[in-house]
Amino acid sequence: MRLPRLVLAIAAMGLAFPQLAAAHTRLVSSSPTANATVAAPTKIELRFSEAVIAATTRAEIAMTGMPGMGSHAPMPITGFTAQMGKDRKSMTLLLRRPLTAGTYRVTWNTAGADTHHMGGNFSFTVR
Ligand SMILES: [Cu+2]
Repeated sequence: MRLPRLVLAIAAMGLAFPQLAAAHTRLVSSSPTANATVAAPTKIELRFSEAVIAATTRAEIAMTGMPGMGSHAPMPITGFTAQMGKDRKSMTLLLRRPLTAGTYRVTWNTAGADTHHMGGNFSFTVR
């Protein structure tokens, strides 16, 4: 008889603290993939674990290394436009010019259904 009571208690917690039940937005995949080495990409795609609020969604691209300079201070890459996916679960960064050889870091911020801002970053290398 103790198990049903525990289940009820957990269910009640879910009602009292909905944020415990709702998952925060995560990046589930990207293209290029994190830590991948790729040929000069013309776009970067980020896919989230849930539909996100477009107005809260941001991404920055920074070059963090280049041939002959393994790592350097982040140099912002600004030549791109961002486009939300129809299902609001993805964002594509369309680059005006293919990225040149080097290492890049993409930093993202967004909020999903519970409006809590989440963020993260990933890096990849262009050969
Ligand atoms: Cu939250």
